[in-house]
Amino acid sequence: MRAENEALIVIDVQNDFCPGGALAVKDGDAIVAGINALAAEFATVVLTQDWHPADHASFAANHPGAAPFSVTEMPYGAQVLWPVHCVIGTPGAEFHPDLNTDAAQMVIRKGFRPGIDSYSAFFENDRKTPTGLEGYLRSRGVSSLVLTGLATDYCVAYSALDAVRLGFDVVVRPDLSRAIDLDGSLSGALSEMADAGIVLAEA
Ligand code: VGL
Ligand code: ZN
Repeated sequence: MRAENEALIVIDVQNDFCPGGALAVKDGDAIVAGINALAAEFATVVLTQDWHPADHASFAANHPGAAPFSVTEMPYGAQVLWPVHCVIGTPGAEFHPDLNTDAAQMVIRKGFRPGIDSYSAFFENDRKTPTGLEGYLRSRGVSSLVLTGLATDYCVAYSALDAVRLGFDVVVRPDLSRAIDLDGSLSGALSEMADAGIVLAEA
C-alpha cells in the first residue's frame, strides 16, 4: 500500500472518451486494467466524471455554424467547441464498464453549469470556481497525488497543473493516460506539466 497521504485521481474514464464514444480518445480503454491494478494500492481513490447538460456551452452543436474542434471566446477565455459528449444521465457519461468504481470513495462531477466548461478536477475553466475536491483531499490529510485518465492533454493536464498550483506533490502517469492531441496539444501539455514540476513517470 501507498502512504496514507497519497491519493489516486482517475480522470474521466467514461464511455464517450473511449473507442466508440462521442469524443473518443485513441486507445482510451487500454488504460482501464492498469488503473484498476494501481487503485488497489491507494487508501484514497477519487474518480472524476465529465457531466454536461445538453445545452452546455462547450458543445459546437449549441453554437450555430460552429464546427466541432473549432475555438471560440468565452467570458473566461478561449474554449474548444467539442462534439456533444458526456451528457448527464446518458450511457456515454457512464464510467467504462470495466473500471473498478468500487475502489473509489469519492466521485467528483464537473462541467454541469451550462455556461462554463470544467476540464480540471479542482476548478472550472475560469480557474477560480472550485469543485470542492481540494477541501476533500486536505481534510483527509492528502498532500500527494497520482493522476491518470482521459485526456492527458485536457482534463488530466488541467487537473495536474491546478494541483501543483495548490501545493500538492503531483505525479502524472502518461502510461495510464491517453490524449486527444488537437494541434499539438499533447506536447504542449507535457512540457507545461514538466515545467510546473509535475513528475511524468511511472511513480
Ligand atoms: C475532456 C474535452 C472536453 C477531457 C472533457 O476529459 O479531457 N476533454 N471535455
Ligand atoms: Zn467535456
